[in-house]
Amino acid sequence: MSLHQHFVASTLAVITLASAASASIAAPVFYGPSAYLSSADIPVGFYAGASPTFLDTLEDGALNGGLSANTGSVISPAQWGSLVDSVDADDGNIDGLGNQGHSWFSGSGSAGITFTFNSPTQLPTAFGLVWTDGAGSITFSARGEDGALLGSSTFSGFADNSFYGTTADDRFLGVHFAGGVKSITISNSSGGIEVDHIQYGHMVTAVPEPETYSMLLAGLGLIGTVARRRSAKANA
Ligand SMILES: [Ca+2]
Ligand SMILES: [Ca+2]
Ligand SMILES: [Ca+2]
Ligand SMILES: [Ca+2]
Repeated sequence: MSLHQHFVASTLAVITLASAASASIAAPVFYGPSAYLSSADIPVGFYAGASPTFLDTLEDGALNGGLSANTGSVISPAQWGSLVDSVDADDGNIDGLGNQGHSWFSGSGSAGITFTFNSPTQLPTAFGLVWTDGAGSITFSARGEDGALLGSSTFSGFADNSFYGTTADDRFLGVHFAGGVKSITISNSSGGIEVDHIQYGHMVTAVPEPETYSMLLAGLGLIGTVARRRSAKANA
């Protein structure tokens, strides 16, 4: 095998590997909206048989676990009284009310809230939350490591239009994507918005950005040029 033939063969091998890798990543799968009164209501299979790596009930008054939100804050019964709509179980009783717990609130439901996982080296492949209050239709979307939209869906018909911590309308929404999920966004078409149990798991090492693949292929092209020149000299 000449250098040139060898280069062609190895380049084909790399391209085959690259396409096999991208072909093996299944399309994102969206979960919910499904009723959720405690973490026992996480949809079966969402963490591929495992537990969440991190689940924030917000009962400690802060958003933790390497997560950030672009807007909103934790609200507590001490400040907000019966208006708080936490996941039902967080106050110790599954009793149809979440107003003795803590939740995450933003005044503009239509602007939505984006939760981002901040690690540069790891990504969750499962990322979800529980919508607990708001009005109108609810839209849930997710983005991958490179910021590309993985999907967006709008649902209606379950907001009960009570703003006093009722939990029968609370819904889990999540996404599973083997390529990694960087952020999730939730919005509702009118009023404020409350969420709880922001959670993720089934971690993967962050994969190289597409530009890295381009640089790799460009580098191989350069090697190929050198190999062809050497091969031409050898044949002369
Ligand atoms: Ca917390
Ligand atoms: Ca309760
Ligand atoms: Ca809570
Ligand atoms: Ca509710």
